[in-house]
Order: sequence, then structure tokens, then C-alpha cells
Amino acid sequence: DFDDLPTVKGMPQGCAWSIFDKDGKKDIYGTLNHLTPDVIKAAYKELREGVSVSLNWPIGAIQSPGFGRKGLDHKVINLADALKCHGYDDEVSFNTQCSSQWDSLCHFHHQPTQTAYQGVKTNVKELTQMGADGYVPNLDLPTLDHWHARGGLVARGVFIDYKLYADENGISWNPYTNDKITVEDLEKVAKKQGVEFKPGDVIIIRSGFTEGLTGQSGDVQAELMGSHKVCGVYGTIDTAKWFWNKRFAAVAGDMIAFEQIPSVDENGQPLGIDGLVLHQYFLALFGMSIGELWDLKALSETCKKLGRYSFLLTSSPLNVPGSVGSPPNALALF
Ligand code: UVW
Repeated sequence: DFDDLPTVKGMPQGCAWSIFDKDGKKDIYGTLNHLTPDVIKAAYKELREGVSVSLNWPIGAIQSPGFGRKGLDHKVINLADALKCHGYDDEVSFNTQCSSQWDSLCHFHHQPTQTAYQGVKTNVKELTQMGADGYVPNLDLPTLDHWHARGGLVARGVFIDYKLYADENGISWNPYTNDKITVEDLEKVAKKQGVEFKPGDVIIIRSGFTEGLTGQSGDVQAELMGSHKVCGVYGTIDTAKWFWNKRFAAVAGDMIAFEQIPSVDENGQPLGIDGLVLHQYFLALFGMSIGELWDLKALSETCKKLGRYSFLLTSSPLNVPGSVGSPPNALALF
């Protein structure tokens, strides 16, 4: 458990570096290590109805992503010009944080020590290394491309439909303020939905954030996101403890940062982005990837219709060497 993790010099309690090391080799997968063959085989038992739901919001769904990030640039190339034949290619460029994504364990560091998972001191040069023969993936950095070496992510997904729960129970809830979801809320919703957490689960939480932006004009989207106050899971050390102790393989949601922004200190005073509690614990200390901006409306409808909130989850990030973030290409299979 969190309180029993070995002390790591200079780091706070809850630092899981070395926990998943094997045969003298430094681990780069973090809590994906909970996904053993037995856990994956058990997850396949969730596949019963033959129904598949995509959890991926379109890249470019937000016209001007927050924090000054670059949105989608999609260029279609006419092959009549390039190859003198009829047809098309296309070129895309975007910040991987602009729509549905996984945050790798290199994305957000433990701020006081500026270290990523395993104490890695990542720098831009290492992440974009080019050798004489082209790109050289760095095998020591916990980036998302390495998920391919372990066959992507296959797990049992468990869905916490907080938005539905709030709507049905008259709870005042606005995704575009810093309204928060506490551990007590998560447990209440899980109980209502009949969800039982198991080690190796990927927990997926719906707040209504992405669907409220879907189809809105760029101006309305900018207005809704403009305050940089956003809903999410309450960022405290006790919350982090709960997530670690549940042995989740990863966490995801439709929120822009998964956790509430801004985080607040013990006196309720707002902290800067460098004070994000769960980003530091999950990514840098635990090695637990965070999924953000997933599109969960169809998942909500399917779970309600089928009357169950667990499923087989698959995800295969882009195989871009050195990728700090990536669209998840995530599917829920029932
Ligand atoms: C930050 O990068 C601060 O947050 P996110 O991972 O939510 O984009």
C-alpha cells in the first residue's frame, strides 16, 4: 500500500520507483505492470454482447486548445500534383494534448526535483534524439511508444458516470468551474452502478467536459475554457493514496486535466499549475498514466442500455518514438 512504499531519498512518501524493476532492469511501464496475463484473460470475460464503443474525441474538436497549445493542422495532398495520378494523401500536425490523449510518464514531472518516473531527468534533446540513421528511440525513457513492445494496453475498464449521477441526483455540477469529484463521490457512484474495482482495472470517469464543448463555436469553447478553472478529481494526497491502493493500471476521464484545476492548498488557496497534485503523484511518483479529454457520451449511453459499467478496454497509442503524449485509440468492448 501507499504507506508501505519504501522511502526514496529526497522524495515524498508514495514514490514507487523501483517497485516494478525486474532482473536488475529499470522499469518503464509503471502501473501497466498490474496487467499480467491472468488479469488480461479475466478482462476478456467482459466481452459478451459483441458491442464496441470508441472513446476517442476527434482530434481538432477544440478549435483553440487551452494553455496556448496547437490544435489540428490537417493538409490534404493531391496526388495529381505529387505523383501524377488520381488520389490523395494527408499530413497532420497537432499538439498531442489538444484532444483525447494519454499522458506518458514523461509528461509532467515532480516539480520540486524536476524528475519524471524513476527519477528520470528528461530533456527535450533526449526525447527527440536523431542519429545518423534517423530517429533513435531512447529505451530508458518511459514514453508511450514503448507500450507497443508490450502489445499496447488491454485491460478491464470500469466506468464511473459521475455526470449521470449528478444529473439524476440533483447535484449542482458545472464542468467549466473547478467543481470537484472526491473519493467519496467515486465510491458512491461505483456502488450505485454496481461497480466493483479489481487490481489492474483502468478507471474511466465522466464529467461531461468534452461533450459540452462538442459542436460549439470556437468562441463559445474559448469562453467555457477561458477561466482555466476546470472540473476534475479532487487533487489531494489522500486521493492519490486511494488510486494507488486500488492498484489501477491507469486512469482516464473526459476532463482536460483529469484533476480539478486549480489544485488548492490545505487552506483552500489556489495553487499554480506546478501545484497539480495528482499529475505529480500519478505520472512522476507512481508511474500511472493519465488519460484526458476522452469522449465518454456514447460509453454512458451504452453502459446505461446494457446495465453494466465494466468492459474490455483496448488502447494503442501512436507509435511515435519518444512520444510524451498520444491519442489513445481506445475502444470499450462489451
Ligand atoms: C498539464 O500539462 C499541466 O496538464 P494536462 O496534462 O492536463 O494537459
